[in-house]
Amino acid sequence: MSEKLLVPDIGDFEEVEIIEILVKEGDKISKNDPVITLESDKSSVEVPSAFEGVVDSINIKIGDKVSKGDLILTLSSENGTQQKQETIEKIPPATEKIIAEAENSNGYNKSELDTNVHKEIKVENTQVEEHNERLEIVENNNDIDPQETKEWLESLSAVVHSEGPERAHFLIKQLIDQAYKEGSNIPYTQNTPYINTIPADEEIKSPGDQNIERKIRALIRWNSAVMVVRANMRDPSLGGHIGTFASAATLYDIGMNHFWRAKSNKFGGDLIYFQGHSAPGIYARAFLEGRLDEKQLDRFRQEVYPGGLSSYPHPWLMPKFWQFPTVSMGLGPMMATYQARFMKYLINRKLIKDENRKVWSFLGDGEIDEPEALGSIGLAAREKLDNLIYVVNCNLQRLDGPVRGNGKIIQELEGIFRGAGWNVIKVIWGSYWDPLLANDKSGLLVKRMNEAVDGEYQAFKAKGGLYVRDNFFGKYPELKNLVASYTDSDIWKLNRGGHDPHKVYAAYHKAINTKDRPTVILAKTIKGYGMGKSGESINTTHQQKKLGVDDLLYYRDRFDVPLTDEQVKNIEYFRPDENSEEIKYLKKRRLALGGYIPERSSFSKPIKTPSNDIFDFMKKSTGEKEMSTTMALVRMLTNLLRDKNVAPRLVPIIPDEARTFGMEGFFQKIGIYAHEGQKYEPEDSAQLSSYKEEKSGQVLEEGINEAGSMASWIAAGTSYSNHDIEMIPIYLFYSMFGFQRTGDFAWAAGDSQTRGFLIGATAGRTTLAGEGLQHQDGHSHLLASTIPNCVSYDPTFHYELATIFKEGLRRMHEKHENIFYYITTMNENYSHPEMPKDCEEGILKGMYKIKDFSKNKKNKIQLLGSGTILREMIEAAEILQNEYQVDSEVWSVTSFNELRRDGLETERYNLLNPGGEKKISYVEKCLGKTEGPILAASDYMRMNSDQIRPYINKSFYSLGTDGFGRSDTRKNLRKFFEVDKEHIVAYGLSILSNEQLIASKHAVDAIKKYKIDKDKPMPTKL
Ligand SMILES: Cc1ncc(C[n+]2csc(CCOP(=O)(O)OP(=O)(O)O)c2C)c(N)n1
Ligand SMILES: [Mg+2]
Repeated sequence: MSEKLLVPDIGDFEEVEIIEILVKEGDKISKNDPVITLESDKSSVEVPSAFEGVVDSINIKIGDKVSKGDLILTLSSENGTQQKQETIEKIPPATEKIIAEAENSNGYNKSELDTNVHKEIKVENTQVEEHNERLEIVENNNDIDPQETKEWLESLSAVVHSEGPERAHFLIKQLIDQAYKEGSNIPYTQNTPYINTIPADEEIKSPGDQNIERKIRALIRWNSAVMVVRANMRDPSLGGHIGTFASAATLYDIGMNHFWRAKSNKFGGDLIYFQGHSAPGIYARAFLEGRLDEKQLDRFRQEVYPGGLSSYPHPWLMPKFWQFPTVSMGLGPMMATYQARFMKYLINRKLIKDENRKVWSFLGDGEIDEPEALGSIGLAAREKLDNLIYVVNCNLQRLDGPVRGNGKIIQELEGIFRGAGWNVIKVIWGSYWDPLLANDKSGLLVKRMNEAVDGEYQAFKAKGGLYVRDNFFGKYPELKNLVASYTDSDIWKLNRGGHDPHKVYAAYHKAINTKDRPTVILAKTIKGYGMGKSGESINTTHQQKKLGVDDLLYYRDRFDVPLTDEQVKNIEYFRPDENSEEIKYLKKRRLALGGYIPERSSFSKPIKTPSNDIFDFMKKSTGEKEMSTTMALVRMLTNLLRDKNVAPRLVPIIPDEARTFGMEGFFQKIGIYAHEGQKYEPEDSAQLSSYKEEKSGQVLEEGINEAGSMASWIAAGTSYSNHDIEMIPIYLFYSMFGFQRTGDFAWAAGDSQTRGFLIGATAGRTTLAGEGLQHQDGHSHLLASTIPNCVSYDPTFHYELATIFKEGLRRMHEKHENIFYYITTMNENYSHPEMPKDCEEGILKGMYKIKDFSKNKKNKIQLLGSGTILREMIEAAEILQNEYQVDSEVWSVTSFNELRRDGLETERYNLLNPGGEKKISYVEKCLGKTEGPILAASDYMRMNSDQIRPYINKSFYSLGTDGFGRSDTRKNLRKFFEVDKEHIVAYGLSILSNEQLIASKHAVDAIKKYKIDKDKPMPTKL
């Protein structure tokens, strides 16, 4: 049977050029195999075959222009249009191999993992008969019929206890819906009373030995405080924090002893984002585990010489320890969310196995004010990230004072998270409150808990038991009676949920067993817990780095640390004997959970750099055909998707700009990742670039969210360590909304040793013409230069881009260098020349000579151009030669940043080796022996090219786009910023006259000829 393959609906385009034919007559092809590539003036897209069969005849040739319905080829097919059976559910053999390799190469060989904690345990409800006893009506002045209220509540309570809370919830929802239908606009509240979400009788009990765990916790608390105090005795400028970890110790310990499974040869590992300034506690535990010694603890915050411990979690500084940089507040939770999402992406793309791994993010309640902290909670719920758990340490304080003195942070967060669709677990009160709450027949205790604000709660813990008796319980006589038999010290012991191992265990247990939703645990704690008068629950707790002897003695007694007064006075660390029950217990627990945490490792295999033919088309001239470097990049990526090693690992990330960059062809070709697939038929389903969402989709379409895109890019670019599989993330964005907007993420990416490509598309202050001031980027390269492991390039021609990209693949993904690439691409269409000979090294080092104008043999100038301004330079050089008899050498500068780095290093070497043989910088190698002054220009601020001024002992001038951008035509913008060919000619002549190489009249003439307004202010002032 013969089939005709026609050009499908290609959207709004007609007469589109065929640039590639990917099959030949006699080829056997499958359905969806690409057969030709079409290119419009903005994008290129492959046309897949609609049938399977053998190609009989091809009816088109390269260069033809085709429209919808034109015949491409005919095929003979046995199965007609029958679709090939898809086997998507099976793990592809290549993936199996990757998983097996990672498992085999993993260095661990630990005993069975303790996975029981992650199995759901159903609790029988044994409290049915008790429920009526507990029911009392809370006094409420608005209640006009308390008896009626009581009856309703009793009915509800009966349902809860006989049929379960879900049935009760269902009935309440029905009631609300009915009331709404009948005209009652009932305000919806996301809040529950200010008590624990998990009732005491439903708590899952910890299997741990509480006595030993308490002792271990005390030692960790002690050593973490001591390391900060000792560092500050050495030099008070070293700093550090005691109060944060003091409030969070239990939250971490329960995780470490019972929940967090390390990476092993059997399991990928849970991923824990520790709160940045709780680092001392994490070191203190590692000390007990024997992973760090006293010497290392004594080197806290002294990292200049090897062996020190970093102030905060910094993988760059402690690459075998820390996994996630979190201390720039707000970034941690967002990165954790996208990490959890990326984990699901890898699972759904069948690149890793689903092992029920979890991502835990610890954050402060003050940190929550950072927009990024809450910025991705909607995504987490939407994507049903049940592998994500936030633990908010609600110690009610931030750095300066209370987080919400006049309100309640836990209640506020409960509303926000529940509204976003999260499972919310409040851990407010510790076990000592349980009997009081059980005896609270009138409901007054909960009422009082509800009405006290955080400012009061903070004061209660700063001022002691008597104060709490008078000011908390004392508000109502009945409440005062409730604690009549309690001493002040008993009242003081009434603990907060976040310090109670039982409550924390129960919350964690529930969190890991929650399905289809992320969980937030809101744990109430005390800042500086145990620090006494010097730092417990007082506004200055955060800054407390010193503890006097009395404070230390108090701390020791409070937690029963087994040290003599003498040892305390000496501020000694304490690690019990290796055979002590504490150390044995601690190690046993970690062994059962697979190993130590945190630990950073990588067992990923390199990705072989694709062969040259993938890039070859970019070495040929495009002839008449004009294209932008953005288009060239997209063509290159399309080609890369044909490389079997690279294709599955590419992770294109786009913040709602695929169409801007001509990437809509990727939608159909590799699909947009969507964990639920596509539940609708897209409006454009008949078109070639239809919007295709699928569970195994490869593109991460992030919506208008550059911060989220960066977080995704970091997750993908560190996958080699967190998932032991090397991925190649390529994040394309408007260059102006890159470093400028999300620079802190880029810094964290460097710290995390992210490998991948950032593509600042539509770059350049005058290249992006009509978009105006907030869109036109004239400084991203300078921002990129601030990140030490970011390698950045501003290529002009397609072959430069190909050379740079290929080298990036080789260095990062084959050779595993911990660098990342920033490449700017533009939207200006022009033709690209054939690749000159022997320019690869220069392209990569940052400059090479692209043209020599030497007709006149009189005066000479060196012209350095970058990005699209290189083309203005070349045209200016022609004018200078033909109209002013000035020769020039034109240099394409692909990276002023790389040239500067080389210059810096060379200069430093020479200064450190006085009298020795001098090294020569690459800039000097290129320009040192050339004739004439230098004029450099780019579409960026002058500072971009000025970077290399010190490394060449010649007159150096620069032009650039300093100032606010604005919308206009490209031509007018270049004139305005004085980077067009006319200004280059005029300035060039003026420079030559300045250097007394030609008469000034030539420059004066040119300024007149090109109507250059000498009185126009600097663009920076306009
Ligand atoms: C982006 C950013 N801004 C400011 C800081 C400085 N800083 C460090 S800790 C802190 C207060 C933290 O309060 P909270 O989040 O409540 O944590 P806690 O120590 O109370 O657990 C501040 C302002 C920072 N690390 N990052
Ligand atoms: Mg806080």
